[in-house]
Parts: sequence; structure tokens; C-alpha cells
Amino acid sequence: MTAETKTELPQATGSCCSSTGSCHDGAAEVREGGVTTVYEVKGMTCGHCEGAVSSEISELPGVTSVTAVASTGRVTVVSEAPLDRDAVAAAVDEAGYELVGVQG
Ligand SMILES: [Cu+2]
Repeated sequence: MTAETKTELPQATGSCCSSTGSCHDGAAEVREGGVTTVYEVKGMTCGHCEGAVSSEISELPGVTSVTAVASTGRVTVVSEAPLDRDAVAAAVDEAGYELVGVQG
């Protein structure tokens, strides 16, 4: 039988590709010694909000990168090790917003 159908399906969803070009499911994926987690934060409306959330989360131990996007309410956090959800929630709360979920 030569009917070997494609096992490598094209990435049609377009939602799982990070800016680094890796394409995997899972919000807490370990790569290059880091963990990327996407949090959902309620209440961000503009760049100032993004900055406030980013700076608070950046202060957590082990956090190497924070990308907050007000339009989607998503905050992508790269850290050296998985973060404690409560610690992130506290940081978001400190900034004046609310952590409503963790993707993955
Ligand atoms: Cu704002």
C-alpha cells in the first residue's frame, strides 16, 4: 500500500505558533530553560494597563519576560520555572486588575 496519507498536517489553526516559531500545544512548555505561560487578565484597556501588569509580574522571582496585550486580555509570561498561580494573581491584583484564568 502506498496510500500513505500525510501525517504532518499543516498548521491550519494559526493560533499555536509563538513568536519564536515553535509550534506546540501547552501553555507551560519548557524550552531553553524557560517556561511560557499565558494568563488571562480582566480589566486591561490600554497600553498603560499593559505596562502596569507587566511591571508587577516582572517583579516576581524567576520571571524573564512579560508581554501583556490589552486587546486580548492575555499576558504571556516567560519564567525560569513554573510560577505559582497565586503569586501571579497577587501581582495582577497589585497592578489593579484581575487574573481570571490560565491557558493550557
Ligand atoms: Cu489602561
